[in-house]
Amino acid sequence: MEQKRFKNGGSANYLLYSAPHSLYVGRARSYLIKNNIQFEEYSIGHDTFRTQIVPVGKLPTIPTLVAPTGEVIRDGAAIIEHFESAVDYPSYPKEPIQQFISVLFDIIGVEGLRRPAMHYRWNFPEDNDDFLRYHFYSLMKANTSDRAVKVESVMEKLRGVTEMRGVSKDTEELVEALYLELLDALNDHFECAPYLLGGRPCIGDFGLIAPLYGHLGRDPYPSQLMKKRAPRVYRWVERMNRFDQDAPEYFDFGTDFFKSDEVPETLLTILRVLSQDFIPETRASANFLNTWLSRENPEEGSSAIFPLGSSLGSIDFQVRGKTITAIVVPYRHFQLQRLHRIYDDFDSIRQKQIGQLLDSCRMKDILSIRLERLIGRHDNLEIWLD
Ligand SMILES: N[C@@H](CCC(=O)N[C@@H](CS)C(=O)NCC(=O)O)C(=O)O
Repeated sequence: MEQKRFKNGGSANYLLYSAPHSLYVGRARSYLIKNNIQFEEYSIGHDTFRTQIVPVGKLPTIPTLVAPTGEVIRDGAAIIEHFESAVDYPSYPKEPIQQFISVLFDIIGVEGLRRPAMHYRWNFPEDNDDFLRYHFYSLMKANTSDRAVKVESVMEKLRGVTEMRGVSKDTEELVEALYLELLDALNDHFECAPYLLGGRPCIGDFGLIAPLYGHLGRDPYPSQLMKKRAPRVYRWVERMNRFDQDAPEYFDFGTDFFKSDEVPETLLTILRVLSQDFIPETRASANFLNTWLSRENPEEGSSAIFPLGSSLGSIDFQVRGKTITAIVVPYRHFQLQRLHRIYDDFDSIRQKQIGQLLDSCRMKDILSIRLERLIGRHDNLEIWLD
């Protein structure tokens, strides 16, 4: 599909509109670094962002990438697809089970860990707020009027979003318990390999780095927690931001994915931890959206993006006997379509194999939780298809 273009002043490099502390940027940045793609970062406070980029990118979200050709790509998954599709998908393992699992990790990384990411950023103000204030302040130019007042208002708004994602006084203990289990399971995994699927990062590593870098691996409180509790995870976060292999502690491990389509038990343990809220939330979200779709029957091509201020509504779901209430985000289902396409293309033997594997980590329902309408992308926006 043809993308609208922006004149980027003839720079030979890619330009990444970004912020150091952004969750979603962490994924695109790591991808560019690991794939040796030359790029420069531009602040969203740069004049060109509002005047030239947003009109083409359609929304003021980051990451937004400008290619040397002037093509503007808004959205982390689309940015990675831009590079992957040009060179036979090097970050997607060729072995089928590994490929499926890596896409699953990509989606859960980007869509399934907002609660710990928001909780550990916004609910520890004594440790984090000065650090965050510096970052939000830096997004605005020195001559911005009421700069300090605007920063406080942005920070308070985002702190409020934490609750909209499902972290309340009643659920924060649960959110922490799940996150600590995840850290432990990841730490065990990185004892056997430097990346999720062996000696090189797969698409799943890039999804997972989003919450584990920008918020959980960098803000003062959670980064200390990660260093103390899960040093191997912290090293993976560092490694994912280095252009080289950065895995001396693995000695002669090599730079290939695991052989013979192996998915180690340690990865299944991680998925078992992640399934606990990802599956009930995805199921409740699909039920909500399918009811909404049959009632509203949105026009083909209409926007499937509902920003925080105009969310479609909230869902309740149960995790370990607690009710979590969170707003509905159709984007999760848009990304899950990638997983469903891979599964649907498998023959029945392979489908059975995947079904058994997912069953063993309580993730099998992810195959059948689907929306009644597909979501596509046009002109940098997600839209409802027929
Ligand atoms: N689906 C987008 C989401 C990007 C996104 O929401 N980024 C946040 C920063 S971490 C943002 O720009 N928020 C500002 C807004 O929504 O206006 C992606 O994966 O790139």
